[in-house]
Amino acid sequence: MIDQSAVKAALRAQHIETPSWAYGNSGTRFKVFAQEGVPRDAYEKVDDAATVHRFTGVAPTVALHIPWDRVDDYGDLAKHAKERGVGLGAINPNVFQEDDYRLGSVCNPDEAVRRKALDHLLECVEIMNVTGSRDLSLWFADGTNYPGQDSIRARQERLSDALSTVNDRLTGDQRMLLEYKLFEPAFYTMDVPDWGTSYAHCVDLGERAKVLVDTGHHAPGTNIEFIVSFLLHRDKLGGFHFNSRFYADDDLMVGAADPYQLFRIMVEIVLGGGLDASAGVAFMLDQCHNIEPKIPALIRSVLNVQEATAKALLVDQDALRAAQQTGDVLTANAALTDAFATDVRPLLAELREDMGIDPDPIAAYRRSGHFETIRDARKGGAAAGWGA
Ligand code: PSV
Ligand code: MN
Ligand code: MN
Repeated sequence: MIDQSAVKAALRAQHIETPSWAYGNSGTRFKVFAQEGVPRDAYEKVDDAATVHRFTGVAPTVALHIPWDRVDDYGDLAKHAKERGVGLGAINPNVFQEDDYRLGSVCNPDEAVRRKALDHLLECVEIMNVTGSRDLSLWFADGTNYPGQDSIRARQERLSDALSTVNDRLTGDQRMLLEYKLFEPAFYTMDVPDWGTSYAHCVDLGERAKVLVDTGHHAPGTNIEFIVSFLLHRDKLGGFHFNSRFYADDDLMVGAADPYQLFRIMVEIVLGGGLDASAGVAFMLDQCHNIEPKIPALIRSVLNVQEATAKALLVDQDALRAAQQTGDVLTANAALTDAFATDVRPLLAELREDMGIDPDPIAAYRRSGHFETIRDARKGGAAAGWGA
């Protein structure tokens, strides 16, 4: 028998972090479609994140991307966040959008460029010291486009040097999460193309370094839940950048394309104890809402993660283990598919009522008139964020 109150307690404790860049205007290299009411600066992005938290109850932090969210006083931004009922989450350095980085950042053959990139990473650690953020989320666009362009091996050594310098600067509970990506913007080699490369660097670096799994960064058909299970077992799963994809790094709403995959990932999290605070798994979104309204899309995304988690918590683990032990393949598989087929919306509605929020966050947001308020208040504002 599944203990419903334990399921609810686990869902209440799960925090899903939204990314500041998802609130700003975004698009593709073909076109950025500007929307009304988008935030004009980091403060307004924090306001929008606070709105998502107010309606969902489980999104209490917002990740920052520096310099997209550069402000004069990060302490003041943290104070602003606190006043709005949220906190500042992971700090994401940006070492991919300047001309100097044409041949890479920390892996660049030019020592001066490497130094510049490293200085930015260290600056981000300083920002974490002010904001109280635990996680530095590292993603490197570094790589090569042509065979022979640079030494694959030398680039790995440069990467190790930079990571270890950053690692040495971390204090308290600070961690670095190393994200990987199969391809793009480099097409021949990426310097951190896969979880294995990230894992090897994290093992070298020690306990503060963990792997960040962005669900959009794999080849089609990759079994992401295997990666999740493996890393969690080795205490090297730092967290997620959730989104969903059809072809590449699409950054669409998590759970929109393949909710069953999201469920399978969450099953491995639940089975591996990854929902316990002590496991330190950060559930973060990394998305761009190019054609859909942003705040409702983020609410939807948070709910999608929550629904997948709820279903994973409903897996009858005793029945699963018994079937696995006796080699009863069909019953074992049914333990998962039965849980996935369960309609968890009534349970989640009940949970929200317990938490004092509306059982239907999207409908409540639409009714609230919040969009009309920001649309009118933010008229003429510059767009902020990815592709802006
Ligand atoms: C790169 O594709 C990435 O997933 C990294 O996490 C970046 O920080 C983020 O997207 C920017 O949107
Ligand atoms: Mn990402
Ligand atoms: Mn990405």
